[in-house]
Amino acid sequence: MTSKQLAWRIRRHGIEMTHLSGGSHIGSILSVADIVAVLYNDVAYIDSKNPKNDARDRIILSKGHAGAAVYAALAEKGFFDIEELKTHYQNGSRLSGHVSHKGVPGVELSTGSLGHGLSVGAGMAASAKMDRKTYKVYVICGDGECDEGTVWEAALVAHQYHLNNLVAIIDHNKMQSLDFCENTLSLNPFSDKWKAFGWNVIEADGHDHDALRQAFEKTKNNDMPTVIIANTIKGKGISFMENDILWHYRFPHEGWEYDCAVNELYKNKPDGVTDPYTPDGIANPALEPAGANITNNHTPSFTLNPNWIWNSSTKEKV
Ligand SMILES: Cc1ncc(C[n+]2csc(CCOP(=O)(O)OP(=O)(O)O)c2C)c(N)n1
Ligand SMILES: [Mg+2]
Repeated sequence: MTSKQLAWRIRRHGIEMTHLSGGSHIGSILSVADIVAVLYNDVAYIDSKNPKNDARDRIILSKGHAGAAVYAALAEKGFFDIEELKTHYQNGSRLSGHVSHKGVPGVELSTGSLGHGLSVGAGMAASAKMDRKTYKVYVICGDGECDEGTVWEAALVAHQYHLNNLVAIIDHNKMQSLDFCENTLSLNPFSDKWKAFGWNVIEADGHDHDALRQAFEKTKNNDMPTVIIANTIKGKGISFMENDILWHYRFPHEGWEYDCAVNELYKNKPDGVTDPYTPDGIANPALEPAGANITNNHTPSFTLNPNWIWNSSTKEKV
């Protein structure tokens, strides 16, 4: 399977899993799908027959709310049955809404409370150095997650100990749960911040598989840890979900939301990939009900307006 095919299947599973469970975070899953596909398919050394193989690379999804993407990748790579994905986010399932390592082969760390993955990853990378092991540690973070102070504490530690076996990948979709990052807590200048912490910084298009592969290649032979700032679009692949804060928490409901989402995916289906749920697509999609707003222009549900504190045009306090 190619990374493009895997990414398509991750997106297709993500739609189905959130649809069946009424679970959140489809925008976050679609955003990270290409990063996950390239990493699990072409970059990291993982072994579905021996998930605890000591030589394996360690992958942590620190933005654990997009766990469906990792579960889908692991199922596709043979770590467990694809059929089990249908239980995601449901009572009694081991595939909990936020990614869990409890009984799930291939998951290194349960996350969901944001801000912890990079610290644990730095610890794993330090442990590898002490044990003279050659595995690498990959940690996928959200950009909004970088509001957490622990991310920067981990960045300090990784630099201090020259953890060049640690790679952070930031899913830089410029959005968090309730608004754009810029309106919540600006990260800019983002690259410069990482550079100031002594990290090797690579920027890449987070939906361009070749660019991602090249970026991962460039993480080798450095003295310092590397961060790949992967520029992405939240909701990527489904036009009415792209860049729309609505789809952080909303799931594709039965009817036109689900039908249109699947149809949109079909517009970019790579050759040779099959759809396990609707193999022939959706012939007669349900129509958008009158009054529904499918356009991607929803008002953020909450904004702490900086103008309450300072005038963004004049830069003066008000
Ligand atoms: C410590 C903590 N605070 C708040 C939340 C609630 N929360 C879930 S997802 C999310 C937004 C994360 O944004 P980002 O890291 O940019 O991920 P994206 O969904 O954009 O990929 C927040 C605040 C949480 N999970 N953990
Ligand atoms: Mg984000």
